[in-house]
Amino acid sequence: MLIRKEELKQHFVTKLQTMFGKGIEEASENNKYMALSWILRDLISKHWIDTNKQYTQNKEKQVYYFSMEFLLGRFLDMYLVNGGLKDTCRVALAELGIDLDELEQQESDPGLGNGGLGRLAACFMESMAALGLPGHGCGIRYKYGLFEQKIVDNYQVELPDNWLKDGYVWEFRKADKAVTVKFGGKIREEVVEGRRNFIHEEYEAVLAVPYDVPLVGYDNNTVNTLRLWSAETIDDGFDFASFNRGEYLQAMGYQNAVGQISKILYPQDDFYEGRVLRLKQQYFFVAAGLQSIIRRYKKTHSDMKELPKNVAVHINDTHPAVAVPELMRILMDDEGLSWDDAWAITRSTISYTNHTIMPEALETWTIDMFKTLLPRIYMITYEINERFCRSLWEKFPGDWDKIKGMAIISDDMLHMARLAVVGSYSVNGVAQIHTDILKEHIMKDFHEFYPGKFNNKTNGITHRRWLLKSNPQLAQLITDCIGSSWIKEPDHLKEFAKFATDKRVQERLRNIKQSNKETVVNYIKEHTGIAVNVNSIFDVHIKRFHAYKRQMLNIFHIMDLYNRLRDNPDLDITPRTFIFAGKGAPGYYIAKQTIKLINVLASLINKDKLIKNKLKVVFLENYSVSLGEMLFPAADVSEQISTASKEASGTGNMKFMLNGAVTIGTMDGANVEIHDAVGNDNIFIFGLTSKQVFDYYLHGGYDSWDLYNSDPRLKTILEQLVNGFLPYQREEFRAIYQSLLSNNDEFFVLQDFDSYAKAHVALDERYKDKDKWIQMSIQNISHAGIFSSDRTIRQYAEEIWHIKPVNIISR
Ligand code: NBG
Repeated sequence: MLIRKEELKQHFVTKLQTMFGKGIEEASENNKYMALSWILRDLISKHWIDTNKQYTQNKEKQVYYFSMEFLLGRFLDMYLVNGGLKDTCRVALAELGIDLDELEQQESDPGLGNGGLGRLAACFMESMAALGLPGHGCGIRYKYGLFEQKIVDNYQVELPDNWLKDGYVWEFRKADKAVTVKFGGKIREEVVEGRRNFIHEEYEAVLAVPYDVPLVGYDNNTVNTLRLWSAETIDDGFDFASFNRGEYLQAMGYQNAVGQISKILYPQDDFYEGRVLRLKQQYFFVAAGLQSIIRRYKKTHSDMKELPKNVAVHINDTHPAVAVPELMRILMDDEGLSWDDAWAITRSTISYTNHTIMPEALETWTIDMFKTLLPRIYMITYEINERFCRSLWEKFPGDWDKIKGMAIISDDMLHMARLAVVGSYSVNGVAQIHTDILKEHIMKDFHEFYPGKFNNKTNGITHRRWLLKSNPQLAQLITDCIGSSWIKEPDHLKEFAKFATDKRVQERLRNIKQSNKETVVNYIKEHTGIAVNVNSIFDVHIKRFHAYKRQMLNIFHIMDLYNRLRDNPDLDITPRTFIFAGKGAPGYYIAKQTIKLINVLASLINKDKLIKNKLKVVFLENYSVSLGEMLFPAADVSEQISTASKEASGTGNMKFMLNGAVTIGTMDGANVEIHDAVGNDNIFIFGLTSKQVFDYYLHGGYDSWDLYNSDPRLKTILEQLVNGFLPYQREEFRAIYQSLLSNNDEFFVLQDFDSYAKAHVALDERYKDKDKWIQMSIQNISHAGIFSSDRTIRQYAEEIWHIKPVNIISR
């Protein structure tokens, strides 16, 4: 994007005047942020129009990524970086006496996602645009994003995240592109000239209004679209018929019910609850998204059978799986195609990614609920299931158990993962080990039935946000060493390994880490009052709270370290700062107790003079993309310690590595591939393997009481949870104690404790060798290129979607 410095300054002053009637001196930080953003909006829209025009004129195949979550993060800085305007802008504003960094803080951080799944979708959007691929997002414009977390009396409290309260500059409301979505009602069958028609009556109609957010590519003129749907009432919210009958409350009720649909993001991660509103949300955005895709398609094409050649629809986990029957409905009921034709088209258009093997996250709906809310969609799903079961019967005659285990509808439930597998042409896992587990365990029967359908696409992260934008000093160091080609070709980061032993580079890297750590030291001081030693090891554990992610294991290690330090305050360890951040689902008791335990421990440990400041524990509230952008660059150690087999991939692990932190982790998810990439010497691996975990689950043989009795460290720690050692009510942490002992420690915290503690000792030893450590850090950075989402997206584009980059020419 092009704008000269003087021009920018002039525009800025004019915008402040026209938008706020203010001069620079009078304008608030937010006024200035808005003025700058509107200039950028104007610039972006030109390229946006050009991009769309070219896609349409050349009839390029388009891919649509359907996701219930997009955890976007702030955009201003990202747009400036990708648009090549950052330097011009910084200087222009500085000349006006304005600090760009401060303006950036004005932007709200839209939390339209829970964690990894939503953030992955956002990284994918950025990479698609950067690679010049015609790819767009489709999701929900939640009025309230993921709750804001506050720690009150050590405990997590949830507050609404009203991210839209001051408006959101990056969205473009497209009221003229609104569509209707129908819920409930009845289906009437009618035969006209030998053809059965299905007429939907007495339904509730909801207006879906799109808000488009531009996705700006890096240095390539491409601007793709993230379309987020908002639910509104038809006729401005008033059911006039009821109103005229004097049924005021009913008329208002309609408005409330409609407003609910896009009101709030469900705060569960890896956990699903069969609430009707959730199903409503799913169908709402899927139906709206598909309608708008088909409408666009019909502008340039007349033959529906050509759809798969021109359009790919990707479903991010099973949340949008109703896309399968909905596309069937559109093709048959609206477009008049036969079942067979519609099925062939659907099955060649939709592809699906699975993101978890956790049984509690696999979505199922009761037939009753599904049928009442989506009567026609139910009929179609029923028929898909009938036909699928018939084909199973042909292959496995008499094998009822197998058929029942694969049927889309069984035990009065609809199994969405099964629907997604049957209705798509590609199913992928998100890391090699995860895909293997899908093929060999969770979806074994499906893999055998559909050979070739399952494939792996290891996750990635956009290195432009997670390095170029968030760690500009490191980005500059890399560019000084190897040139800037890594920004477009992250694989080139490998070249940086040549500098692993270069003293000057080592020194600069050390200084950069130090300065990033200082930023965090100040932030911690300001937000928690805790004074942290910048020369301590920053050991960082940031992600959602979940038992399988094992924040408990980290806590156990901290408690053990604390116990050892109290026994011997002269213990020879490098001072450590353990930093945690992350949210727990509001109804997830153990997760919230774990957060509480960390805070209680922190208050005990941080003020203990005996241990000579060798140990600090910090919990930073309200983890978000922006907080992550500050913490990843400052970390020395990355905690990736899930129970093997449980973390499908993980993506935080990649962000740490890219910023030079060293991983301590289990052989789980993408850790396995990180280990392959950096080699055994540059990572600390410990714990049970996924095979061992499966063996325990299948054959038993694990008894956590044995460990309690045989390892005195564990016994002490476990008792400390309930014997009044912690400065809190004695019984407070009984549930954690019980989950580990009476409930036999489902996630093998006690089992992995010893090897984890040993890995930490090895890590501490290694850290003492400053030279070795910085070399490890460089090796991690250099081998992070394969974990760029550019690599991931290229694979999706070539192997699943069959789309190619488009060179956008801009005026
Ligand atoms: C999460 C997994 C992570 C993975 C992300 C992105 C869900 C359902 N799954 O391991 O737990 O990195 O998806 O693929 O949120």
